Amino acid sequence: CAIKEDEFYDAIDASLDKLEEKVDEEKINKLVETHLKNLEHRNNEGHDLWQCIAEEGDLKVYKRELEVDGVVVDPLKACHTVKGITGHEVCHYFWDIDVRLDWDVTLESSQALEWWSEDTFISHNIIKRVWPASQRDAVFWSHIRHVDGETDEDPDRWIVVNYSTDSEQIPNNKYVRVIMNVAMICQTIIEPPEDGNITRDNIKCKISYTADVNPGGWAPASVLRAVYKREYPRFLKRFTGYNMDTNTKTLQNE
Ligand code: 18C
Repeated sequence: CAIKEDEFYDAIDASLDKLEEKVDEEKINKLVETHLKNLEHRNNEGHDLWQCIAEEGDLKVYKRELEVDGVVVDPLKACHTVKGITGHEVCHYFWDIDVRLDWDVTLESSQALEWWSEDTFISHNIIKRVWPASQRDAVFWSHIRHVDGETDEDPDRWIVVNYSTDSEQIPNNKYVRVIMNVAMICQTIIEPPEDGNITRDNIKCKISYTADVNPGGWAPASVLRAVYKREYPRFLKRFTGYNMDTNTKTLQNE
C-alpha cells in the first residue's frame, strides 16, 4: 500500500543520510589525525626543503615550491608564538564564522551554508579579486576539536581544519574554485608564577598553521607567489593581533 511505500523510501533516505554522515565523520577524523601526525614532522623538517619567506619576531612563514600541471600549489606552513592568549581562544576565532571577516581581509564575503554538527559547518567564501586575474571562491567545511596532549606531560591541543567540499547550493560556475586543506593547531604553554596565581602574563600560545591550496584556473606563478608572500604573513600578523585585541577587551570587561 501507499503508506508502506512511503515508509520504505523514507527508510532508504534515512540510511543514505546516515551513510553520508559516517563518511564525513570518518573523513574529518582522518584529516585531524593526519594534520596532528604531520605537525612534528613539518616542524622538524630541514630548511633545505622549506624556504623561509617571512620572519618577524617569533613568526616564521615557510613555503615549498610545487607546481601541478603548471599551477602553483606551494605548500605553506607557519609557526608563531603569541603571549597572553590561549590555544582555545586562537582556534575559536579561526573557526568562528561570525568573526571571520574581522581578521581575514582577503575575503569579500563568508556565508554559512549548512551545520553538520555543533563543531562543523560548511561555508561559501568569496575571495577578493586580484585584478586582472579572475575572482575566486571556496566552499569548505570547518571543524574545531580539542585533543589531549601526546603524553600526560604534554599540553593539550586545539585544532581547526578547513577542507574543501562541494555544495549543491553553490554551483561551481560563477568564480574560479579554490581547493584547499588548511589546518591551525594550537597549544597553550603555561609558565606558572611562584605565587601560583596564573594570569595572561604567564601564558603563551604556540601556533602552527599549514595551507595546501590549489588556486584553480591559471594565474602567473610569479604574481601568485608575490601575492602569497605578502598576504600570508599579513594574515598571520593581523589574525594574532585580532586575538590579542579581542582578549584584552574581554579581560577589561570582566
Ligand atoms: O586560512 C585563512 N583563512 C581561512 C578562513 O578565512 C580559510 C580560507 C582560505 C582561503 C585561502 C584562499 C587562498 C586562495 C588564493 C587564490 C587567489 C588567487 C589570486 C590570483 C593572483 C594572481 O582557510 C587565511 C588565508 C590567508 C590567505 C592568504 C593568501 C591569499 C591570497 C588571496 C588573494 C586575495 C588578495 C586580496 C587582497 C586584499 C588586500 C586588503
